[in-house]
Amino acid sequence: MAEPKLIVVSVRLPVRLVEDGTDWRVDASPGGLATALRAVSQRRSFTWVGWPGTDVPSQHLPAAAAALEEYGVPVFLDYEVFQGFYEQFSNQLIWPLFHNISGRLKFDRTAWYQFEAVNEQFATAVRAVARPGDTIWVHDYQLALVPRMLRESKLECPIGFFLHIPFPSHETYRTLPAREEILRGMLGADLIGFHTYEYCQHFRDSCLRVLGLESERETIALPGHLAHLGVHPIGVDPQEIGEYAQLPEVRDQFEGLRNRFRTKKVILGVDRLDYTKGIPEKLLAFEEFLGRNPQWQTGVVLVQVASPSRTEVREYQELKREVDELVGRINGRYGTFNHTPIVYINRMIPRSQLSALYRVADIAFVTPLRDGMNLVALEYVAARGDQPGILVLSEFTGAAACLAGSRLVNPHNISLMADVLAEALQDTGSAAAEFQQMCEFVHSNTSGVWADRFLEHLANVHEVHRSGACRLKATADFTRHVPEVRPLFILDYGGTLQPHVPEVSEAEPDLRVYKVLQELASVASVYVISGRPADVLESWFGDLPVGLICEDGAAVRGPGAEWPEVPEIDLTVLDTLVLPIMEDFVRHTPGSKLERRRVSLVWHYRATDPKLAALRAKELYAQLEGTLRGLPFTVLAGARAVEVRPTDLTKSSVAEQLLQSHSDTHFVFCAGNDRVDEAMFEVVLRSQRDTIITCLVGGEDTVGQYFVESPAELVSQLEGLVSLWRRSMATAPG
Ligand code: GDG
Repeated sequence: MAEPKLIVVSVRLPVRLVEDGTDWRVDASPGGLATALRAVSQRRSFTWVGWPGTDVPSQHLPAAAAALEEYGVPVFLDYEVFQGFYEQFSNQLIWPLFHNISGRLKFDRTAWYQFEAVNEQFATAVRAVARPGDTIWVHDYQLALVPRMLRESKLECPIGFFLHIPFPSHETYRTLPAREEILRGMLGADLIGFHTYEYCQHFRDSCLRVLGLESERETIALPGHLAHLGVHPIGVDPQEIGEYAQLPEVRDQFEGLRNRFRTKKVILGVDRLDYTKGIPEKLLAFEEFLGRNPQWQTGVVLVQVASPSRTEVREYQELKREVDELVGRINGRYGTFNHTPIVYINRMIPRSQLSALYRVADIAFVTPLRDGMNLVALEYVAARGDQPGILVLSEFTGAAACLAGSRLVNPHNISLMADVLAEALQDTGSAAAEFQQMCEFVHSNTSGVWADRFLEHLANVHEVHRSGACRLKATADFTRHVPEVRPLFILDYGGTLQPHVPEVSEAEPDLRVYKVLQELASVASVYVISGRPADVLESWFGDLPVGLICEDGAAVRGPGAEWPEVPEIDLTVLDTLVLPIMEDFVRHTPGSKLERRRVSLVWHYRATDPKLAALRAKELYAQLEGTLRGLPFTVLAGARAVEVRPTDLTKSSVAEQLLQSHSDTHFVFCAGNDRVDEAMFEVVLRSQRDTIITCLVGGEDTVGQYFVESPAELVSQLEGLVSLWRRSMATAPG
């Protein structure tokens, strides 16, 4: 069998296809990601899936694919579809929005369809090469839908997703058209990685507020799947960068630059010409600095490399114009016959020149308005070897969260940036300690370490899944014969057999549920548990030979039996202790409400702001638990509700009773959909029967052994089991 491989999926392959007369050749242009994955790719079997960077006419596809064979799996994109997917939806909507620049949003429905279509094309390319046991690692916002598409194909491969750009605050995120689809797409991954805790926190907030999904610190539970979150800041390869800087070619260029700027201090900016990078702000700060510090006017030079980017897009053309004008103005105002304050390079420079510039610069000036990480900041530190340098860094970069020792600035505060520049220029000879601090991060969190940590985390979370609950396949997993003693089925109703509906009065069972209960009752003892009162349950199920449990455990009636008299229970604790606390929570939690049931009090928070609700529910739970300690009452955290009821009248105590009254049964099946049902599973699991099936509906994070994704899936499993048993009864001898 082939060795399991790592499949890396990114918009671009690490090479570019170039038309060469009638043939195609491949231009190796490894970007940051290829460099980061170099070490991993040397250690394990590796496949790259991506776009080869060029529009290829259909008649040339076979030749182009052949040329790319050794580099990866190409995804060829139609030019027009690419425009919508990449230029429009990815770069004119997600890119500005995720960088908090919402004035520039452009939404076009066709572009969204093209975004979906291209994501599907990538998913299809992955499906064609993925084998069970391979690891799939999808990169960045352009492919945010791919993880979910792959999950739905049930490939039996761990799926990782890494977001290279920031994740915005919920307030910004929720303005995104297709906001639900993008979140759900990312949540298809087993592990979603971010550069910083802040982005991870923003993502969790959006899942809660946009999708109503509550999260634990490191996980978000979805129907049938648990998505893990991880903070894994990317790094660079300092050893390779250091060695490269020592090449003769680079040293020559360095000497040339040092000579040229012999009498001056050098400040360096290296950015793609992108509006997120804060280039105008940087130039304005430099201008103000020169204006306020005449002694520096001929003693300092700002070298600004601005490599062209997205040049077809109007915003980028406007930015270029703005930057050109600013550079012209500042050089006009402060330039002299033999001094130009800003050396402006508006093209992609060779790596050797960039490396020499990093070495010659006394200060790196990195001022994005927002940036996922910013590799330039890390490269500057790595390239200097043992020559300390000062990094003036925008606090709105991911790097700011990692590089202790950098001098943080708010790029919107031009005057403050000018002050910081002045201080930094004074300190250029005495910054060794802060430089050392930055080196510590850059040398310990290398790109190789980043990739290894992410992949290890992914492997670990996938293992956890595999050792946890399995998907229920009742007909395959269990006995083909009806157990000798009638089996016991304890089935929750709302959210388990029948989907939840907003209006409880419309929660009536549909015909399919009714029928499966009827058939099941012909071979098993069946009990249905619901929060609804006895009369409602009678109207729904009164004709069926099933047992009923009303109000989540308040009373039980056996199949065909009468409801028992409700025992006299002292509920004064509810009024004296629980009511005042819950009323207080209602007062301070807008949108929440209190419900008085026959034997319980419930605080509902379905209509409350989800973030506030999640916090308040935890507080209330803790407060009630403390108050009721030692009393015969139980606090239950249910679906968007906290309930207090007598300990004897809970679902768990009913399950206990049923297990006792069916002590000769060897086969017990219990299904539910929330945390209260999970407590019932624990009771059932302790009961030591030959066959126990506890099945959670709508999530695989369960103490039970099995899960299904939906009530419909549970019903179909039950149908399968019943028909199997019936067939085996029909063919049984005698
Ligand atoms: C995304 C996120 C995150 C730039 N000009 C030249 C040149 N460069 C190289 C730099 C650096 C890279 O391009 C730029 O990297 P950044 O990190 O600054 O930004 P993005 O390309 O926007 O990358 C970013 C990154 O993903 C990784 O997760 O840090 O936040 O936006 O390597 O050196 N290289 C050469 N000539 C140039 O003129 N040779």
